[in-house]
Amino acid sequence: MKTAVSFDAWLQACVDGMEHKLDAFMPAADETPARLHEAMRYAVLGGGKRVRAALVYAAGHACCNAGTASPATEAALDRAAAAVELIHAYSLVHDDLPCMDDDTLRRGRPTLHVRYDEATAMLAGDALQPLAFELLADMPIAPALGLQAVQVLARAAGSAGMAGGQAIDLASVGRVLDGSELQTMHMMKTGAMLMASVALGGIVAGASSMQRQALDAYAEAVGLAFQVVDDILDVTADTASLGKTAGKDAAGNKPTYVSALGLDEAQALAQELRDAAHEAIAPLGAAAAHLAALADYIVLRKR
Ligand code: GRG
Repeated sequence: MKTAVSFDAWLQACVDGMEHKLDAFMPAADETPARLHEAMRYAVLGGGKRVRAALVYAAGHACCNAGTASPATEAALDRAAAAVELIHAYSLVHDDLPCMDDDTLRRGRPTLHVRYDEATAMLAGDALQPLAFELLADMPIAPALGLQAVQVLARAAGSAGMAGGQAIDLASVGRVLDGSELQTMHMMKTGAMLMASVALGGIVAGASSMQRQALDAYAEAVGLAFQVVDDILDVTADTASLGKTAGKDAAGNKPTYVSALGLDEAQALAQELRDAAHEAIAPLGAAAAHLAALADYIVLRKR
């Protein structure tokens, strides 16, 4: 019989398990070209909350019979979770480059281009992307579902998703965006990858259309909530707790939920989105308990 595990213990097991899987899925540091492989490992291992990986697992388990995945589904979830973490890590490396956000601190350590050099940081990001798709291609699931997974991740990372959102963000510095422009930018830049994480879990688990609908509505709410909270933390948390430079948005004159709505309204919006996430997964019942707890974690987090 399955025993109930507290959410904190489950999340920590996700973080530790993901670290171990990512370590195994990535080329060894001494494999040629060693400097590039070392840099890729520096970007991915030893940090990060692994929220996207946890969303993949929680969504997958929510759609499995009695919340229990077969060994093949579990192996596919490992690859899907690692794939989203690789794309996420690449995006952080490129975002930190001098031509973009020009940051020197990430996950409490020097950014990749500072620790290595800019060309290596570009290449490490470039190499992490195809590795993510290689992992998806290697999932032990029906080929049609594997193709859907590739399409979902490609769209989320591309110009209709994260890369497009980043382009809008770069073009918006110093401009006042209205509420809907701000939402579009953030749903593309940040929300798309979080939504893809939830969708991938459902695809891997062979979710029904009712389950997929519930997951999509949940993902939209947590995708936006994540960014609203990120904007709040930028003004309320310090650099040491964040592991990245606090106050960057205001210093860079970036449009954020706090600058658009004020701190109190931004906090109220985060709570509303948390409620919406809970409501969306009600049809999934008890199997969605970790998804519900992840919505709370995303809204209540301090880093
Ligand atoms: C370069 C194509 C390209 C895209 C960059 C992700 C991104 C787009 C920029 C990162 C800048 C940023 C701070 C965005 C806000 C939300 C966000 C993605 C925060 C970082 O994610 P966390 O908090 O990071 O999950 P960890 O380190 O915990 O994995």
